[in-house]
Amino acid sequence: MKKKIILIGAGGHAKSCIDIINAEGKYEIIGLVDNKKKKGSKIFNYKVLGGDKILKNIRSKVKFAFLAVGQIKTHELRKKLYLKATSLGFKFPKVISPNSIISPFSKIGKGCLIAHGVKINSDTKIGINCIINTNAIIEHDVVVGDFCHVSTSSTVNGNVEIGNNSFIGSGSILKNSIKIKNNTILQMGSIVKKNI
Ligand code: JB2
Repeated sequence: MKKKIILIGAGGHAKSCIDIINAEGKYEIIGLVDNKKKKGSKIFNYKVLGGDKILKNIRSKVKFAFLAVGQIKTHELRKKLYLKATSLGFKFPKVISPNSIISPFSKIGKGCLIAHGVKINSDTKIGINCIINTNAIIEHDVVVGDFCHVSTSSTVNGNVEIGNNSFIGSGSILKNSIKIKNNTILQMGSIVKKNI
C-alpha cells in the first residue's frame, strides 16, 4: 500500500516532484501546502490545502512530507521549511526516478529528489534534501553536502566534493577531484577546473 505524503510548495518545482513521486509509485500525494497559493487551487489533480500553519493538523493523518519548493541560489527557504516540518514530526523520504541510473554502491540522503535521467556512479554520497535535477551526471567517489541543488544536465566528475547549501547551475562541468566550499553558487554553464 502507498504511504501518504504532503508536498510543501506548489510552484514549478512541485510539478517535477509530483511527476517523479508518481513515477516511483511509493507515495500517495494527499495535497500541497503553499503560503501564497489560493486554498483549493490545483496542480493537476492535487489541491493546495492551505499555508504552512495547517501542517500541524495534517501531521495527525500524514507521516511523510517532501520539499517541493525549488532552490535557485539560496537554500534558506528549503531549510526553514524542513526544520519546521521535522519539528512537527514529519519524515522526509528520498524520491528517486525509476528513469535514473543509481549505483547500488552510492548513498543518498533523506529528502533528496533524484530526477529523471540522472546518473549517480559508484561510491558517491549525496547529503540530505538535495535536488539532483534532470539529466545531471554525478560520477564515482563524489561527495555532495546537504541542501545542494545540482541543476539540469550538470556534470560532476569523479572525486569532486561539493559543500553544503551549494547551487550548481544548469549545464555546469566540474573537473575531477576539485573541492567546492559550502554555500557556493555557480551560474549556469560554469566550467570549474580549480577549487572554489
Ligand atoms: O514559506 C513558504 C513559501 N514561500 C514561497 N511556504 C510554502 N509552503 N510555500 C512557499 N512558497 C511557494 O513556493 C510560493 O508561493 C510558490 O508557489 C512556490 C515557488 O514556486 P516557483 O514556481 O516560484 O519556484 P519553484 O521553487 O517551484 O521552482 C524553481 O526552482 C526549480 C528547481 C523554479 O525556478 C524552477 O524553474 C526550477 N526548476
